[in-house]
Parts: sequence; C-alpha cells; structure tokens
Amino acid sequence: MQNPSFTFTRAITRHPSESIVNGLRAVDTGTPDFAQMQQDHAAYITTLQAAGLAVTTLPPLSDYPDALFVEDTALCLPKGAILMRPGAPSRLGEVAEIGPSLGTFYDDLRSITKGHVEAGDILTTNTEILVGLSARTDTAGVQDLRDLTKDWGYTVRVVDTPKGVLHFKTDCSLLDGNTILSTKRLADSGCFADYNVIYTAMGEDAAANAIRVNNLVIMASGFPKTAQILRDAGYDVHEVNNSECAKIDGGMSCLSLRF
Ligand code: CIR
Repeated sequence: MQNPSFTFTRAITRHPSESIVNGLRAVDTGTPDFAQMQQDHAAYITTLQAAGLAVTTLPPLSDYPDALFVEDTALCLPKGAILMRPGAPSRLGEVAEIGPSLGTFYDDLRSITKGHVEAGDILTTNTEILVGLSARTDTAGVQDLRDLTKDWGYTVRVVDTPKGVLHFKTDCSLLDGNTILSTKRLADSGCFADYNVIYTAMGEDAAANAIRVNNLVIMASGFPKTAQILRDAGYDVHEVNNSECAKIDGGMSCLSLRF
C-alpha cells in the first residue's frame, strides 16, 4: 500500500556553497571541509536516486551559507506545499530562493506569514503533523501552519523539542506509518505515546535524524549500533557520510525536500 508519509517520487536539493564555512552552529567543532562535503552531498543524491526519486539540484547560494539545508524552507504535502518562515534571521531569504522551484511542481503553494517555523521542527505522519517548539519555531508560526493545513485535513499537534536541541527532527524520524526512530531524551516526553518507538543506541543520539524514502532508510554513517537495530527490525538501511554537515548541525533530513 502506498504510504503518503514516506512514499515519494521527487526531491529538491541544493549544492553546498563555499560560504558553508560560515554556516550556523551551536558549538564550534571545526570548519567543514568543503571538498568532503561536496563528495558527501553527491553520495546523498545518489542514495535518493537509488530510493527511486527524481532529484532536482539547485545551484549554490553564497549569500546563504545554510541554504543546502533546503528542508527548513518548506513543508511538502501531497495536496500542496507551505513555504516556511525561518526563525534564524540569516535564513529568512532562503525561502524566496526555493519558491520558484517548488512552484514548478505544486499548484497550491502557501506561505507562513506569522511567527516562525522551520520545517526541521515538523514531523508528518499519516495521521497528524507534529511540530516541536524550538529556538526557531514559535506558537504564532504553528497556529499559522494549523490554519494553512486545515482544509487539507491535517491535525497539527504541538510538542516540545528537548532543550539545547536545534530542531524537533534532530532527535527523531519517521520509519513507517506508525513507527518513529527517536532519542530517549525526546521520547521520554511522551510525545510518541501513540506510536511504536525504536530508540537510537546509547551514545548515538545523532543517528536519530534519518529519513525513510520509499523502501530505504537513509542515515548518517558512524552509528553502527543504531544501524544494526534498524536492520534487525527489517529496514533496508543505507548510510551516507555526514561528518561535515554535522559540524554545522545538519543531518539527513535537512538536505532535501521530498514529495
Ligand atoms: C542551522 O543552524 O540552521 C543549520 N546550520 C543547520 C540546519 C539543519 N536543519 C535541520 O535540522 N532541518
């Protein structure tokens, strides 16, 4: 059966710019190596293609160092897409840059105009849209999102993002219609009470930001215990090096819009 929350035919990505060295980060763990990042980005695109997606890759934007993290600029749903309003001032301008590309695929394109939402804080399941409040996403933005998705039949549920964690989805991913991969610190809040939860292995919280795309689960490499847990649960796991994006708090979901 087709499952709308992880069955996709297309993705949009954006090439990293050399300005990536100026990307936002909570903690400085070193400057990203641009050549390695380009190599990882190419591998990521190849993996999306292996999952069956037609990938459109947009040119780099030197004025917006974080622009390769396209996920934060839009929420793509089967009936339409919603342009976000990032809470990071340096990322606001990325939205106008993604709009025309989304417009070629969507007839119904709406925009958050109140408060702030970054789509890294949004997890869409078959039954609801979960939005984590964070330093980037506020209640006014969530209310606007609720109003904008109502006629498409969605329920929007507000949840908390653990303190000090960039985005809600930094700590969780959808694995299938009813199963979530989550860190323990996030799931302990009770936000996934109605779902099956698979926990990331101890010491591997950063493995939580994975993506289910058709029959594949794409995750960052370097988390062998979590990868094994997922394989044992029957998932077809593909790993992509993420060492450079991780230095600027980026993971697997952030690097594409999937629809
Ligand atoms: C930022 O701080 O906005 C970027 N350096 C990382 C964005 C990661 N995006 C995501 O988790 N969806």
